[in-house]
Amino acid sequence: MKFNLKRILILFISLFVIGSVAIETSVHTVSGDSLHLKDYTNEITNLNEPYKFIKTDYFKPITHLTFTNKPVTRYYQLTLKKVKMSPDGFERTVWSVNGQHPGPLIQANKGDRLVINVTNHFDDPATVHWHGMFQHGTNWYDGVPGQTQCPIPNDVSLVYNFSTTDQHGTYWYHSHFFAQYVDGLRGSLVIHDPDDPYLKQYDFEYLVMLSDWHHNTTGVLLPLQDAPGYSGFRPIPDSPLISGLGRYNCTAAPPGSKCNSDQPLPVYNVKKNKKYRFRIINSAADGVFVFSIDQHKLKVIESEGIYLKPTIIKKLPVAVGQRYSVIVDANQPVGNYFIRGTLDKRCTPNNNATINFNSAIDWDGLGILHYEGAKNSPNSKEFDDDFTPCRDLDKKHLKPIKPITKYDGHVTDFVNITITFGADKNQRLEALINNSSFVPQLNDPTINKITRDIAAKDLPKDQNSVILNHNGGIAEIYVKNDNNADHPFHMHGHVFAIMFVGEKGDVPDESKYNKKNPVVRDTVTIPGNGFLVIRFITDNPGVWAFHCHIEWHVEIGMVMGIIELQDTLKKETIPEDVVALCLEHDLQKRTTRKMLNAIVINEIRSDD
Ligand SMILES: [Cu+2]
Repeated sequence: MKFNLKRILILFISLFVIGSVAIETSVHTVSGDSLHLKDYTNEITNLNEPYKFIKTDYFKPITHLTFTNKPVTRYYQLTLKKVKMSPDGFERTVWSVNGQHPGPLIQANKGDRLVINVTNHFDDPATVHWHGMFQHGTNWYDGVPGQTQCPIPNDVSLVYNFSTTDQHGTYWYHSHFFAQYVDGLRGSLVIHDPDDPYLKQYDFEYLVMLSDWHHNTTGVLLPLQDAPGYSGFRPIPDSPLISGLGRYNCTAAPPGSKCNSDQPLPVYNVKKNKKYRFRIINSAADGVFVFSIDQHKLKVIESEGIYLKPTIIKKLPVAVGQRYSVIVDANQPVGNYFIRGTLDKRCTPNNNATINFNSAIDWDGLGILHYEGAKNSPNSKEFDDDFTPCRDLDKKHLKPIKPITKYDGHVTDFVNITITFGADKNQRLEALINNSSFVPQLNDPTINKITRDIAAKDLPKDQNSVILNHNGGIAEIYVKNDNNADHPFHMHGHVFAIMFVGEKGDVPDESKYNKKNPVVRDTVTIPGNGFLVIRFITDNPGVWAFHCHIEWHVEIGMVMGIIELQDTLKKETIPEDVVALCLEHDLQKRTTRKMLNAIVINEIRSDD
């Protein structure tokens, strides 16, 4: 989470110095001394059984799972390892999953259970968050260090085990440990649905993972952003990637770097008159992507697991963390057409002080839609814009297939927040929520505190806690954005209904709320100096992050912790292997200062 080097170091060091008050209590729920990490890491002796080690070719249609009469358990192995790769022609170290970037597709059918063994060989701690999954009854598998678990130490495995319950649609997974996902730990997650109303409307499915890409690791970039007096914006990327592939003009690369400017464009193959569902995921650190295919309009059918009334668009804007499904009809003359995954430069502020401000990036990410039998090279023309730049797709395209009415009722909890930026006493940039910048306690996550009966109201102020105790109630969050940056906010553990999104000066007024047929999703853009009002049902006990998904903003503290139904949560027992991760962390910190510092230093010095 928040990478605030000095503060994290101070936190670690002070914990070391003041002794083990927090440490003793953080392992309170562990009984006896039989608990050792090695016990469960050794359980998995054969990666193939039952855990499936898979790789995914993002340029082949995904294989549809057979629907079963009863839910089944699907076992996956995710092995985290740093490897050298050249996604855009420029070679660097990539935090890979099963040796690839983006990581392989995890898929299940609605109702299935996912059991995923994550083995960390990064030399850094890691976690995996399953973006969009509700984790009902399994808050501790949400993968957020400082909130729901301690990080998985190097050379240790953690089995994430959760039901997909009634969820379906397009999701993704990514690290939530510092900015590690930006370095590569991200992949796709799809839940198929036998009752999908669009199932018969397409022949094949493709995944499109969009991301911005940096030639420096986040271990280099974050301390630059965190430097006292830094007056630039978020780091400028070096290229956009379409499912892990991009291009770069290597004449701009530093001398001595391995770089190849002649990268082939990524190709998605189609057959004339077949229909294709494209699942589009913006897994970037920052940028708004605009997805389009020349001469092929997009039928929008899903956003973040919600089936939509189909509408036709030319271009799809996707903010960080958002997902869509569109159906593409390969009904044009046999040929090659450009697929465009454009990073929208208009939404990425820049000045001379910005990290990598003189990037040689070509913002226009390109791929090819190749019709079987096509010979010509593509020279197709881009559609004109049919959307508002730097804003979410218009709500007229996001109407649920059936209106979702459960948010139109008595609101039990009102939460009022103001987000902006400030500087700490050392003139380092901070993101503030109600004047408070979030700092994770990596060795003692909030869930541990709640389960050992610390009342949510007594949590440290920098946990930015929102306390919701009405079981089955409706919570309303009113956000005022006091800064001119747009922020794509994501909520863990829930989807929410969007009552109101307002531009500068457009103050929310309940008479304008969209209560009857709201847009429902899990990630929404709050306009610069604008407003957002959302509602959700408080029915999922847990500690749920609510945060900007611009990773550079997360790392300076734009994070809240929703503490939902703490009385139920505190009665639950966190699995021993999850609690044991904290034990290991504490042991590391107590053993030597050197080891403790190594946790942070590995993250910085990542280009070895
Ligand atoms: Cu933000």
